Amino acid sequence: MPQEAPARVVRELASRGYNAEREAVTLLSRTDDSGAAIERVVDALDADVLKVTREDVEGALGDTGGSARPGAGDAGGSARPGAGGVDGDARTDAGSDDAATATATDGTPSSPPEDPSVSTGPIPEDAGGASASDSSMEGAPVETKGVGSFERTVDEALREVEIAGDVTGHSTGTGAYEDFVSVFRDRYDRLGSKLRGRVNHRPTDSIEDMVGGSDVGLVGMVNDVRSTKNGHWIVELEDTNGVFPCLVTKDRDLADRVDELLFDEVVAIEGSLSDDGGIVFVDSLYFPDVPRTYKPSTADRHVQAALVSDVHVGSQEFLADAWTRFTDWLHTEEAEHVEYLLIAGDMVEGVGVYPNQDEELSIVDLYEQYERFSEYLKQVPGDMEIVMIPGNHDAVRLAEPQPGFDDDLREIMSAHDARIVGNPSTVTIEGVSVLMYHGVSLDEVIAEFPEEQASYDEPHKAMYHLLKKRHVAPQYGGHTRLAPEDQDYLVIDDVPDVFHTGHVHKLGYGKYHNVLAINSGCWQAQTDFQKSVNIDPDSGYAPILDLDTLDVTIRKFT
Ligand code: D5M
Ligand code: FE
Ligand code: ZN
Repeated sequence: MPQEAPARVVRELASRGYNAEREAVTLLSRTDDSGAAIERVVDALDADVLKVTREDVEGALGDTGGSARPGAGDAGGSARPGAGGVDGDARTDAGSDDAATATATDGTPSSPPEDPSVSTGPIPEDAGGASASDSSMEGAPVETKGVGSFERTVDEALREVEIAGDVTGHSTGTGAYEDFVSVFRDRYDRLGSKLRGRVNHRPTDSIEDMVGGSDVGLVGMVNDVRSTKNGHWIVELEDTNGVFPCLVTKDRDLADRVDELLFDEVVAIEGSLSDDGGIVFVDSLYFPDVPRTYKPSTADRHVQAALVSDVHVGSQEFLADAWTRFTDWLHTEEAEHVEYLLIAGDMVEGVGVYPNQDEELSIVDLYEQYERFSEYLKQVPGDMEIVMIPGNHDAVRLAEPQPGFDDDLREIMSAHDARIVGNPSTVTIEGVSVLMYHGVSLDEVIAEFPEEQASYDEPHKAMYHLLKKRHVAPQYGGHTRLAPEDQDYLVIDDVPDVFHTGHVHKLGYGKYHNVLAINSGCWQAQTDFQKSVNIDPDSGYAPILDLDTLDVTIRKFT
């Protein structure tokens, strides 16, 4: 039985709004066709059931769990009878002997394809469940356990928050041509330096003078990708001296990786020069990437952060009740360790962001939207640290990097004393670095990449590509607008421990080379536009991150 099977069962059940006893998960994961088994079990459940029990599974499938292989181990043995500890807390016990249930390092509310995509690399299996996370979700609306009846006690002296890579207050760009030259130059230098150790770079203008057949290494920015009439690919790479065409033949495995290229990203190739010196035949292609051995940092104490985004206050579809359930929950004992709240953009719905958007506004004045948002922020316990970045619906420039809000808006949102920083920014919380980026480029990655590599249902996989490219928005001129600055704030210079985005309104998370990528859902129900293009948002979820283990618990508030 593959290790991830129970995790898949948990996800599948969670996507239908069910929590499950560990024994139930174990039984289901041992069936030959767990998808069909889940279907049967779920169909047989009473409407008010929120948690699938072993009895439910046995009842629906027969005592052995239907097609469970006899002798596959005593399902009951590895599970705590009653599994009461899982109740009310979606986390499973990391120390449990049911390793697989506790090692879901990849989660999304909807069922992911079976095979991890080639480009993402394997999702690490943490032996013994040491780095357990669980995508189970609370099936029921979270009860508001008498706000005020529980007194949060936090020691603010233990808090540490540092911000890096924030353009706010440092924007120098005027949009002039020279600014574009300097920002791309900076991108090339910084990402190129990560690749220089891997290939022996030859400047483009010296390659053509080399003898035909010579080995060539080249670090360059992708200037063009086109197919030849024979179905091969020509990737034109640009360095500071010029451009050079590189040929990837269609029969090589490498040809698949050409699909992964975005314009303006920095890659390296190795190959051999054609006899006429006019083109390089590519043998290897490298991305700046995250080292496979990357070891994330963790906090020294048990403390948690809620990672949310896309609140969209001012939209008729803003889910005020869900938000209030969330903030009520923050006041309960269960949330006593949640001391940080990160919001990755789209605080408000904004005005004039998309055509006909005004028809779906509940608050038409932008400032009133922020005033209302500020009211919702006040519901968050006053002792929590809040860090927020803007998104494409917010009242700052659309081009990235986006500076944090201006003084007028800060004034409106001052009640909670949130830290307001730019998009993107890296916030280091008690040693754990979280790269916060709103996520507009995810639309682009999802649009351009094959389905299995990036999709709205698995937004974290699109994030993996950004980590691999070490850039949050490589391609300039499409969905993503770029404000040229003296340096490229969008380069992922240092590997973050956590990468947090939003924007696509889908919840998904997983690990890429040990970096936790998490795209939070939203607090907005489906809009007319989303209906027209079949985007089914994940609304009202709050992923809770344990900063001491980097485990994730998903809580649902709708
Ligand atoms: O984006 C939410 C998601 O929906 C994101 O994937 C973009 C997409 N979206 C939403 N409205 C539109 C329109 N009108 N055109 C194109 N794409 C859209 P958000 O930033 O919250 O609007
Ligand atoms: Fe949004
Ligand atoms: Zn957005």
